[in-house]
Amino acid sequence: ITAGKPIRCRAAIARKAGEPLVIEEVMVAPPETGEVRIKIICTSLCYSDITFLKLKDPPAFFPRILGHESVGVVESVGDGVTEVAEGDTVIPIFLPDCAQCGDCTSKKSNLCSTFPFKVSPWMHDGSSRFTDIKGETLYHFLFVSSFAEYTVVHMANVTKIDPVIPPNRACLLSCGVSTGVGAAWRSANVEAGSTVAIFGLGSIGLGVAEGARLCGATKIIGIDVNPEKFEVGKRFGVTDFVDSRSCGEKRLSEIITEMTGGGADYCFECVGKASLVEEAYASCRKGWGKTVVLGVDKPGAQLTLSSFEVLHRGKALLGSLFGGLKPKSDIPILIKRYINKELELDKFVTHEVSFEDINKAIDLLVEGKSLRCVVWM
Ligand code: CXF
Ligand code: ZN
Repeated sequence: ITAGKPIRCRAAIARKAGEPLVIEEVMVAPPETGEVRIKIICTSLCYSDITFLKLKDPPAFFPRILGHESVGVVESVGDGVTEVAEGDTVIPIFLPDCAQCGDCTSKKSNLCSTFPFKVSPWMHDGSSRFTDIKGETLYHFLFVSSFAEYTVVHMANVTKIDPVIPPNRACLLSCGVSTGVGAAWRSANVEAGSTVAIFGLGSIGLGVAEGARLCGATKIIGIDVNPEKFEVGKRFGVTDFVDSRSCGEKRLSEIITEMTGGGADYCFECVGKASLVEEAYASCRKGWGKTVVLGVDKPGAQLTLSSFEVLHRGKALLGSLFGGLKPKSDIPILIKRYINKELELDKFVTHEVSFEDINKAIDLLVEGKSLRCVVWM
């Protein structure tokens, strides 16, 4: 019986910016009111883990337990938790969903007001549940910190799932792939017969392609600096490709506008570069074109859009956290679509490693060799 007591287990700790993670023993406190302690089964890597591992400028928080794409089993619950019980399979998700506030009950938003999303180094109450063996406090990451055998997560960040989905597929749904699929499905609401342009064919962009394919888009243009991405993209529904390094004299948006006879119905920026958002916006169809911003740029990055263009072209620009998905209601739908063999998650998993090799998973993603690498705890 471990409930109510601290658990000693292994975690991969980010001690210094840009350095490999170090597997150490840590102490994981019991869950407080409204929280659960979860035994992590699988975690996968998302580029945001690496972005925050590399972050040198203050405020960079070290030592820290990173990781935010995972699935696990509830080990124990804190006071007031009724939604899940010990033994339930759950997915921790960085985007809170209290299911009760005006935003969570509205179909129009996925941004909870009770527990606002922020890139915080703490639990929602401003404290940590982790210490190292010397008693030093360890920082959390995105309310999840899944690079540990056990973690504590607030119920606003927990979605209970049907365990029929294998863990090495379920973990993908906690961030990147869901964000891409959701952006096409929920944020843009792509209709059958649409034309779509996707800037950046990493897991997010390929998730958008997968979502656009499921929505019945007929032309799905992939844009990437790496020409080999066309072959990869084809497996996810990409029908056309632009190598952004060989546009010659032309602007990327001119090429997309020509390919689509006036602009794509939907454009998705999946890289995280402000200049590419401008290019995506310029590539969408006047009158009804919609550009969805998914990429994570540096804090403080600014967009430059001509006000004439915005007024005269009547296009929409939309930011999309977690693809506009509402974790507690939409993730179970994606799981059903996976079980029905509509949503193809298998093709995103290019590598699987054991926890001891978590730094290999980081290298594979940094080197662009993997889409998703699953880490088994
Ligand atoms: C991102 C979302 C935007 C802020 C940084 C983290 N989430 C997951 O990768
Ligand atoms: Zn992520």
